[in-house]
Amino acid sequence: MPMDPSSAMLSQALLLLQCIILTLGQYDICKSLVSTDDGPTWEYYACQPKPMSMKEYMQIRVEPPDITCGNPPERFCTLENPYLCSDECDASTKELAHPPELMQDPERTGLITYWQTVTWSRFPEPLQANISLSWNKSLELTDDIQITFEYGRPTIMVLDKSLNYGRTWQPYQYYADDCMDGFGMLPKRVQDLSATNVTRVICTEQYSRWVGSKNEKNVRFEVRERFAIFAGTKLQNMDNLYTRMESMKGLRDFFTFTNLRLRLLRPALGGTYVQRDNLLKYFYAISNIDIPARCKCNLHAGQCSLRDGTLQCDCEHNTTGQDCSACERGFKAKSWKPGSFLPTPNGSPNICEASGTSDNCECNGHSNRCSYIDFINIVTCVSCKHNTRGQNCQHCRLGYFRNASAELDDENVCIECNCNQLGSLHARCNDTGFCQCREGTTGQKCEDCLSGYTWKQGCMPNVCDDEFLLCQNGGSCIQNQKCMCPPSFRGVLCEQPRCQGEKGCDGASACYLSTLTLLLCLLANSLLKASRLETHLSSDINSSLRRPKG
Ligand SMILES: *[C@@H]1O[C@H](CO)[C@@H](O)[C@H](O)[C@H]1NC(C)=O
Ligand SMILES: *[C@@H]1O[C@H](CO)[C@@H](O)[C@H](O)[C@H]1NC(C)=O
Ligand SMILES: *[C@@H]1O[C@H](CO)[C@@H](O)[C@H](O)[C@H]1NC(C)=O
Ligand SMILES: *[C@@H]1O[C@H](CO)[C@@H](O)[C@H](O)[C@H]1NC(C)=O
Ligand SMILES: *[C@@H]1O[C@H](CO)[C@@H](O)[C@H](O)[C@H]1NC(C)=O
Ligand SMILES: *[C@@H]1O[C@H](CO)[C@@H](O)[C@H](O)[C@H]1NC(C)=O
Ligand SMILES: *[C@@H]1O[C@H](CO)[C@@H](O)[C@H](O)[C@H]1NC(C)=O
Ligand SMILES: [Ca+2]
Repeated sequence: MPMDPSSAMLSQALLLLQCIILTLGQYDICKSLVSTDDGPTWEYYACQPKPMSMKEYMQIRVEPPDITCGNPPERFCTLENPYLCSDECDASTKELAHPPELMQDPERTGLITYWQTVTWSRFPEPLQANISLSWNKSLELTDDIQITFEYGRPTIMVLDKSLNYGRTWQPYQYYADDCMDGFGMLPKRVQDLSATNVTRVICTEQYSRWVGSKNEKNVRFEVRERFAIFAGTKLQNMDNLYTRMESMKGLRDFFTFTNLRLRLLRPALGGTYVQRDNLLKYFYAISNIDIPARCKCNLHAGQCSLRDGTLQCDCEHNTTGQDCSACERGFKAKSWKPGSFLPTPNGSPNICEASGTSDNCECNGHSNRCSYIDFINIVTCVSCKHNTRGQNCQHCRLGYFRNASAELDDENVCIECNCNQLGSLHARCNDTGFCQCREGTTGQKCEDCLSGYTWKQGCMPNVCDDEFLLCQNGGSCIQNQKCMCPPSFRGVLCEQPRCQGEKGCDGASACYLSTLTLLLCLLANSLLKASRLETHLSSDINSSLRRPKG
């Protein structure tokens, strides 16, 4: 097909643009126009946003709330010169205040601004503080985390991370001047790690020893060094790293987080012991926290931007969501997949495909596989996920019902019936989640009893009743299920007088039907008692008593 000159020019310009972009770095672009015999067409690639300085976007919270110095104003000394205590922290004076936001402000050269805590005046109660950093977004570390401490680095500290917006936390790295003493752990360095244990959480002594407060101020979480295990010391072989990211379980997640937390457990001491007579020199001060990371977009976005106060991926490949972790409406012919770094160099975009095209078997996003069944001549979805079934994964599996507020292609489309096993006839339920109940049972899940029934591994009809007291002859009703009879009566409702041990009373009906038989019973009883045969007979009596009555 001949191209008109303007579109040819456009495609050449785009080709040039593509060349420029491709030289920028790997996985930087999500798509590009390529010229083919049929004219320019889009080609799609796995893509990820560029690393950013995440300190600009982080929310900082310090704990306890009154840990920041200056309210009331206080003096503090330094470890280098503990007798020079002229410095002051005063929250009400701008020049002397040290609020948490000074950990994330841009450091202009020559002027160091820092957050500072109160001093350790309540010794021996440890001076501890937490700093929580949140982004409300999944991020992936791309370089070392670096925390800059003024006036000395903590002697004990933990870096924690959360993958679920702060609901649960896990340690990321332990820091102590003595790991055994601080955490009962052997000291390690990232250099000690190899490809097999790179995701191990270690305790390091590298950043906690006293070296003078001005010499080395930084505490690191080493990302580069961990990358280098796969990519070489100059990170020259990133392909190998990306390949491992795909193949090694837990490797990508290790660098992923939504929140970070610093637990400062003991400040710099400037020596071995705490000098109790000068506690004004012990405190924490942080001037900067660097978090080089990129938005986690599941390789479906090349950009990440601030929208409604939250970082969000600018999703491509017809994906959607903050992390591009779902297919857009109308593009759910297959179930969603993250993009893949493989095959290098461009990876696989795993784009979401338009649903509803007739030559496609539509699986409503619950399956990626179709199969042709020859003898009935139909194409059907295979291995429907999300508890669906059917040719197009359009029904709910047995024991599930349709979620009325979810689209057919929603992961939550089928809800478990959850029928009570004892109370229901089977695991199925109707379209509103009602199960089919056994006799005497009621409720949506068949978990309740109708009146006149009591739950006893299912609903059992009441034998007696606490109020109507169907138990006779003074029997009392136990849990609606049986009558406890006085000694002289028995039977389900205590309706039968008891004739203990008599041979003649064997047939129960004989014993209470008439006074005559009762008398005979008593007579037989006394005869038996007199006789030595009693013990021999009693087993017969027991077995005959146990025999079901006609
Ligand atoms: C820091 O957070 C941990 C975990 O939530 C908590 O146990 C500890 O009490 C906190 N420390 C301070 C000083 O608030
Ligand atoms: C976090 O991000 C989600 C998704 O963008 C948004 O709906 C929510 O309001 C945000 N929460 C906060 C506290 O900003
Ligand atoms: C990691 O594995 C290497 C050998 O593969 C071993 O020498 C090293 O001690 C391990 N490191 C840790 C922290 O377990
Ligand atoms: C996504 O859908 C739009 C139509 O909404 C289409 O123009 C575009 O080509 C699709 N992109 C991809 C990567 O499939
Ligand atoms: C029904 O679907 C909606 C929309 O996806 C979802 O928010 C809700 O949790 C689902 N209900 C159940 C019980 O799974
Ligand atoms: C499901 O069963 C319940 C209880 O029998 C009934 O009220 C409801 O209308 C039924 N729903 C449907 C959709 O049949
Ligand atoms: C007969 O039954 C009574 C009460 O259950 C029991 O105490 C007695 O040992 C039984 N006698 C024999 C011989 O089984
Ligand atoms: Ca600062």
